[in-house]
Parts: sequence; C-alpha cells; structure tokens
Amino acid sequence: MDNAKISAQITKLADLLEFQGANSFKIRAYRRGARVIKDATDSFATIVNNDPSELLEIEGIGKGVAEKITQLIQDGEIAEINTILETVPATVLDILRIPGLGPRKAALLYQELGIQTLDQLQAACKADEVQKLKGFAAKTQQSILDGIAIAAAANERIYWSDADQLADALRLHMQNCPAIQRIEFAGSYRRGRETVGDLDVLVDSTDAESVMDHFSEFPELEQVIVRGDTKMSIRVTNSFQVDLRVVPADAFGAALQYFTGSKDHNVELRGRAKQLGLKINEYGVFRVEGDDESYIAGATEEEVYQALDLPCFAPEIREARTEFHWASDDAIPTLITVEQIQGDLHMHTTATDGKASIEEMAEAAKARGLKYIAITDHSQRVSVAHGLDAEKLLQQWKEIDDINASRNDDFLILKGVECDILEDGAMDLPDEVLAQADWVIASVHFGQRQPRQQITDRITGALANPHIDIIAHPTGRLINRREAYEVDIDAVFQAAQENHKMLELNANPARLDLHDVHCAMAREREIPIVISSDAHSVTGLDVLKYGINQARRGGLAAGHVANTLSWNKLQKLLSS
Ligand code: DGT
Ligand code: CA
Ligand code: CA
Ligand code: ZN
Repeated sequence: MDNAKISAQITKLADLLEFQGANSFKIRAYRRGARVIKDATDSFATIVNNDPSELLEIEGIGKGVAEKITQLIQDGEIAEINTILETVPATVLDILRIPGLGPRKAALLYQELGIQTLDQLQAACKADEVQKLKGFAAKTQQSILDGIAIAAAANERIYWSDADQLADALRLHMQNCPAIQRIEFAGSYRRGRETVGDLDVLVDSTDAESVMDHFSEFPELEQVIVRGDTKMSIRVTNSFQVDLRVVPADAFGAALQYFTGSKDHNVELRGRAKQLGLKINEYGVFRVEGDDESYIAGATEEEVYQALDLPCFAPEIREARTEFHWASDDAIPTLITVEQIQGDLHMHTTATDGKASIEEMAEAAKARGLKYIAITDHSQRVSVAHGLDAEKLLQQWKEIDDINASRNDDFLILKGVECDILEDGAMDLPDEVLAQADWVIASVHFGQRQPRQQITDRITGALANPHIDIIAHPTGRLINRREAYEVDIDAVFQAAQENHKMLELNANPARLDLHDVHCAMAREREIPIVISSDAHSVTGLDVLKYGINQARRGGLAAGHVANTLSWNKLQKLLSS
C-alpha cells in the first residue's frame, strides 16, 4: 500500500469522525498525520513491516495515528471506519467531496434535512431549503450546487496518474499468465486523458478461460461485475472498473483501434470506411460487395488505418478535433516526447514548502537527464509555505551563484521565484528584486474568487510587467476538486502574445493547467508553452510525463514547448 492510499484512509477516518462530532483534538491529530504521510518520501508500509514502533519517531505521527496506520498495513483496513459506517451512511463520503463543504456542515445537512446523497442535496439546494439552515447563506447554497457537479465527477473518474499505477500493477500481474500472447491498454487511458472513467484492457489469446481465471486473481480485485465468454468486468479498490476483452490475433489491431476510441473518432472512421466501400468494427476492416464481406485488415492498428488510407494517429489526438484535417493536409505534428525536455523551470526547496535542498533538486534533475533547472520558491505573501521576502530571496540567489560556481559540470541552476500576484494586482516583490532573477513566474494563489474582470486584469497586468516571464497554472483549476478561476483566457493569451511571454503547463496530475484545448489555442497563437513539474520534492520531478500527455493531446510538437530548448535559446526566444 502506498503512502497516498494510507493518507487517504486516515483522512477518511478524520472526515467520518468529524461528521460524528468527535473530539476535535483527535481529528486534528489524524489530519496532521495524513498530511505527513502524504508528503513523506519513505514508504510507511515498509516502516510498519520493519518495526511499527518506528512510526512514533516521525514528527507529526502520534500514538493514535500510528495505531491506525499499523492496523491498515497489517489487516488491510481500519476497523473504526467500518464501525462508523454502520451508523453513518456511506454516501455521506460523497457529500464530503464537495469543495468547501466540511464534515460539520455535512452533519448539519444530515441531521436537519436528512440529506445522505448528492441527489438529495441537489434537490434541497434547488428548493432553497439549504440556505434556511443556520450557518448556510444563499452564497453557500450556490457554491454547494456548483460543487455537486465536481463531486459527482470525482466519484466516477480517477486521475490519469492513478490509472497508470493500476495499469502497471495489472500488467505485472497478467505477465505471469502463459496463455497471453500480448496485452495492451486502450480507452481514455491510452489516449492520455487527464482523468479515466474505466480502464480497458485487451488481451491477445486463444484461451479466454485461462486469461479470465488469471484476471480473477488480481490482488486488487474487489468484485466481479460480469464474466462472459471473452469479456469480463471487475471492480478494484475504490470501486474503479476494469474491462477485459480477449481477442484473437487477426482482430487484435482492430480491437485496439476500436476500444482506444474516442467514440467520436470512431464515428468519423466508420463514415470514411463507408465512402470507400468498406466496413470497420472491432473485428477488422471488411470489403463489402453486395451481401459479401471479406476481411482485409485487423491484425495491427497500422494496417487498419492503412486500409482506410489514413495514418496511424497517435492515440492522444484521436478526439475528432483536428486530426482528420491534419491528415488531409499532410500536416500531422510530430508530438513532443518527455525525452525532449531539457530543463524544468518550476520547483520548490526547503527554503519554502519543498522537501529537498537546492543541491538535491539539481542532482535529481541531472540524474533524470535535464540540463538546467530554475529554483522558484514562493514569495512572502504565501506565508503558510514560508514564502521568501526580498532579503531571503537575494540570499538564496547568492547561494545559487555559489553552487553554480562550485559545480564542475555544465548543469545550470537558475535563480528564479514564483512571485504572487497580490489581490490588488501588485506583485509581491519589488521590481528591482525581480530584475535580478533569471526567471520569474507569476502566480495567483489568493483572491481566486474575485470577479472575472478583476482576476483577468491581475494576470494580464503581470504579463505586462517586463520582469515577469511566465504565468504558472494560468486557470487555477484542480481536477475533481476545484473549478478554474473566472478568468478570461482569451485576454490572457492576447497579453502573453503582445508581451512575448510564455504560459505554463503545470504537470502536476491534479492541475494539468493549461489543459489540452488551451494548449492547442496557445499553439495557434504561437505562444510558447513551458511544461513544468512544480516539484516540492525530488520525486515530484517525475510528474513531467503527465504534462507531456496533456501537451500531446493539444497537438504540441517540441517546437511549441520552450523548455525543449537550451537555456540560451529559451532566453533568446523571450527577448525576441
Ligand atoms: P472513459 O472510460 O469514460 O474514460 O472513456 P473511454 O474513451 O475509455 O470510453 P469507454 O471505456 O466507454 O470505451 C472505450 C472505447 O471503446 C471508446 O473510447 C470508444 C469505444 N466505444 C465504446 N462504446 C462505443 C460505442 O458505442 N460506439 C463507438 N463508436 N465506440 C465505442
Ligand atoms: Ca475506458
Ligand atoms: Ca470501458
Ligand atoms: Zn509552485
């Protein structure tokens, strides 16, 4: 069990306890513990397996939390959660997923209005019953309504990064099944969508029974939904669904194409096939002559597309947006790959809320094949993250100069900062300080609920500041958790274009901000995108690949992404 899952279980326990109105010290201790676990770089499962008493030596882990962690690792569950769920409806957990609606308010809704499900809550909001409760204003009722949509979606779709972990585990498990010739993952996961609704697995085999027997033994399996002759669906941890299909070799490419989708892409393909006197489905491509159908392709995806006189599109662009136009213009972009990234221009260190030092981040980035990084700690306004004031920042930059001078390689550490755009639009650090940086990121962290014009003006104002190079996570959305700010993205693009600035694609799997369609818009306007990790630890550097997925979905080639350039060339691009 990984730290993220342990942390989620402890948070769930805290949520349920708070819903019940339990002792607030206890709840706070669990929440603190959950945060420590989530941020830790050592595996808590390993610690427990070695010696559970070592947990107590970790700062932020008290006796109560340590007991729960130990129980979770040893028994696979926390008994208290099940006990609470005997008296509290499990659907309450869905309600708790609504952004801004804490356990206390959820408890009130349950006690006063008997609300247990998202549907009931939505109905009560629409009937204006919620705003009549003590502590609920009309505004709260509206934000609950907005949040219900997010919570409902969060219930069904998981982050691509989580689907990726599941896919890895499943691939590993299925490898031991001798009846399998080949296994591929299809669907939205293969297309690199930011969230995945269910995982689609295709297996090439002539022995479906053995394959499905083996699938039944997947350790994360919770429930078999259905088992047929060649198709089987299961639920794994957190009720997530996995669909398995067993297909023969001569249909494998056709099935892979069909189940990769997207649905809209497939609809377009079928139309084209028809025009050519062909038929396409998950079994192959067939020539239709009167009542006769003869198989002409299906073993590989390449031959399927070739039969339709089309190139084998990268899965990420199979959305029926522009790929067919690109194909007819012979203008399909060579999509960016993670190996092409040369530098990472957004990361934090122990100077603020990061977990590693400047040197550690540099070494880790170098080990990952990068040529340069920018250290971009928070500015003073972000006090919860110990943001730096001018003096501390200048000190850090001096330190970076020294480190660069003492290194005997050509790896480059840039002096940067993630400077807050304050609520009134001013920058959080004086211009004369920003002027001394190599790289300045501007971000909105406060006043995210401001009206559209105000928040847009803040961002476009920052883009007009000559010391600012880029806007980080330009829309502020958190997938499944928080909507984007009310920002006029067109105005942001325009300001970036006019001022020759760049925009970030933040690769954190919960952000992926800008998203794919915005990336495509930036591409059309020739605004350079920078894909950044926003790492707060050494392993945080590994998220770049999620940003690459999103960039590919937006049709970006290396030429559209500025940090595929050397630092020298990137600088020239900025000043052009
Ligand atoms: P998801 O699971 O919601 O994240 O999205 P997908 O794209 O993985 O959708 P899913 O799992 O329902 O189906 C996988 C692929 O199978 C889908 O992308 C296209 C294909 N497919 C499924 N049902 C249909 C259908 O009714 N018509 C067509 N043309 N294709 C379908
Ligand atoms: Ca799917
Ligand atoms: Ca599916
Ligand atoms: Zn950051």
